Amino acid sequence: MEKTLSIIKPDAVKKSVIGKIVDRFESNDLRVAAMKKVQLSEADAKAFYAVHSERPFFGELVEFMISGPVVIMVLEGDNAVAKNRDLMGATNPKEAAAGTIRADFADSIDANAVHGSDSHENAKIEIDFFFAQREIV
Ligand code: IDP
Ligand code: MG
Repeated sequence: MEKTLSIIKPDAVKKSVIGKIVDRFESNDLRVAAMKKVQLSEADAKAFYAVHSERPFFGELVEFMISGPVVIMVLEGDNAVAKNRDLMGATNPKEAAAGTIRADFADSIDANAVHGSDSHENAKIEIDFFFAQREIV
């Protein structure tokens, strides 16, 4: 079974929609294989988003990701990476298709409710960044 990493970002945690977002995954055959609520440090956020370090919004992205707790999950299922991206919707909620998580719960391109791995290879790297093997069950 394919695995992917999902993060419910600080904006969605503050809105108390953790359960509603998890329901989107469970209702679409993505099983929660690991889950924890974490306050990321600046170093955590910088390391996790290192691929974006040259982008103009990197500083704002890091500040946003440490502005409150996040919920980090490993999701498992057929085509988990692509399925999660479909459920999330476009990065900019204004462009996200109706019924997607970002269309329903995100406010802006930076406060956009969820993160999801963009490839099988990155999913493995991101899962290893946050979880020990014994936490994935
Ligand atoms: P993704 O989350 O849909 O994969 P990426 O391009 O990987 O989108 O960007 C990572 C995150 O950086 C986005 O989810 C969003 O929070 C933030 N971001 C992306 N583009 C912008 C922008 O133009 N301005 C501010 N934040 C952005
Ligand atoms: Mg991305």
